[in-house]
Amino acid sequence: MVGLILALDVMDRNRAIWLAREVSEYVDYLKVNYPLVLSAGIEIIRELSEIKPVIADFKIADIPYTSSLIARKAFENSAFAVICHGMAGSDTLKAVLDVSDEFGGEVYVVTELSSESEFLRKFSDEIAMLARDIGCHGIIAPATRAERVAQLRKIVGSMKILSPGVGAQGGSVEETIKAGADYIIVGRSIYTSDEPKAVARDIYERIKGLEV
Ligand code: 3DU
Repeated sequence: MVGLILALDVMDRNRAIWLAREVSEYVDYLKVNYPLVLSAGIEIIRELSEIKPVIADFKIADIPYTSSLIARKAFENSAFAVICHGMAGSDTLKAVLDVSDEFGGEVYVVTELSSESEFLRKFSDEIAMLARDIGCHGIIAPATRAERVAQLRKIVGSMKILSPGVGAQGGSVEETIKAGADYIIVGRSIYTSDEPKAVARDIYERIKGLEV
């Protein structure tokens, strides 16, 4: 299964809802991040969940207790999954996993960012091993470095790989899927377009054309 995730980093509730509806037939999940939640309130997760399952990209990276509170807020508001920073360590990831289990939700772990990420890159293989060994559901791997997606795929086996960095950040849909990503995360290329639906359809068809 390969698919598309819309990163909804717009700052306006109505625009977010409109975009989500507009592209819903081509996306598997909606991803919200701080720009939208800080603008529209956490209730936006619940509203968007009525359109598609929502991944709360809060990049949780705090001590276990605080991290579990953040995860709980996301799941209480109908998030399907949360994203954590693996750099926070095993106790934080386990605390977030415990909360996700209560809600039947999923936890995805940032290995290294698609940007320079010069510090995380030194540890991203180990972060992926940790995510795998403690039972997280997936990792976030950089579409800007397809060779890293391929390497991380070897480590995580059948876990989900979600890859941001396609389009605006320069990554390629085709190279990222061929390297082993399950889902491509796309934001600006879709939501800044005059025709978001057409762009989403094009990416969706390219992804599906590569499905093995
Ligand atoms: O560059 P785009 O506009 O397609 O958006 C990418 C989204 O994915 C955005 O929400 C960003 O915060 C998130 N993300 C990365 O871009 C790179 C990462 O390593 C992790 C998350």
